[in-house]
Amino acid sequence: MTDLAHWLKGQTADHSLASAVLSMAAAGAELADILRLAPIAGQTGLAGSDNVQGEAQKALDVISNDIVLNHLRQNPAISILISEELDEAVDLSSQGPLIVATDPLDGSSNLDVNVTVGTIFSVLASEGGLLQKGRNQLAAGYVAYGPATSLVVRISGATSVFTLDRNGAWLQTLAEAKVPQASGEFAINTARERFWDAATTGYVKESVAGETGPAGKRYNMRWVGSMVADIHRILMRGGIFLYPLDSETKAKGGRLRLLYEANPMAWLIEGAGGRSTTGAQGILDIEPEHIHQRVPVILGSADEVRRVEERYARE
Ligand code: AHM
Ligand code: MG
Repeated sequence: MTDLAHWLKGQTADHSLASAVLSMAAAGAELADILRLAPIAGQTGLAGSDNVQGEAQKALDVISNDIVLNHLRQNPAISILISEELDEAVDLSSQGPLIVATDPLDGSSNLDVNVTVGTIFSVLASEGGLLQKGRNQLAAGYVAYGPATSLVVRISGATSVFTLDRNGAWLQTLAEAKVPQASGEFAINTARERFWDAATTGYVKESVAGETGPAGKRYNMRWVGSMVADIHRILMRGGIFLYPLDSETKAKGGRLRLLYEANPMAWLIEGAGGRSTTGAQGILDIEPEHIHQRVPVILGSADEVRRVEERYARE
């Protein structure tokens, strides 16, 4: 089986870029070990809770951020870290050619119930500055801490899937992920229906109508509530994920963050033949205005995303 380091050699001659991916993979492997044992160590629950020794515990999202930061600090290729957990970008190595943006622990509301969470990352060239459109990404990936620990990564070609073995090695288990063009599964928080716009309401209504409606086929709904888990399902078997702009999130620009959630996921899904949009424009074409900017996110199987885009164009 091909391991990650070997695959990276075939993907890029840029050692810095390969090292950035390896640093994030190493952080993911360390975090996988911690997450696996977190209930025993008393590390689930809220920040400030005690472990079995009665010691105050840091919340896992703080621990995750520290682990990523430590790994990237040791890598001279990384000049700056942008993290969901940190208000400001952190300067690491002044000569480093690369910037990493990360959500170190996505879906953390699922931690207490032992449901898949993840680490998302995006790699940019330092010379482009902090605010670059997603199309400029040099690499992106996520680690999904599920029944198996998966690393999904793309440099510029295909989106590839690796699995963490018992010895801490990442072995390639799918060389080229391909999001099926058509699908019958949608993922959206339907409890937000009263806030939705006409395009979202119309798309979901049509999907729920199944074979009796204009879509002419039956749909299923899935919502884990961890973006990493929902996107991983869509990457592997198709579907569409929607966190659209709604009347409640409008003032903030959306729910999910552009630099370390929307951009890397859109880059990975497009590398596997899927599509992504905000409804108004391609996610990867957005010129960011600030590092924690939020955007609407619609991505997945190309035919489904197009159906939503057509609605936005009409409504
Ligand atoms: P987080 O980065 O604070 O974990 O928030 C992001 C999460 C995503 O993982 C998920 O898709 C979404 O927020 C869930 O939202 P909701 O609470 O509306 O179900
Ligand atoms: Mg998140």
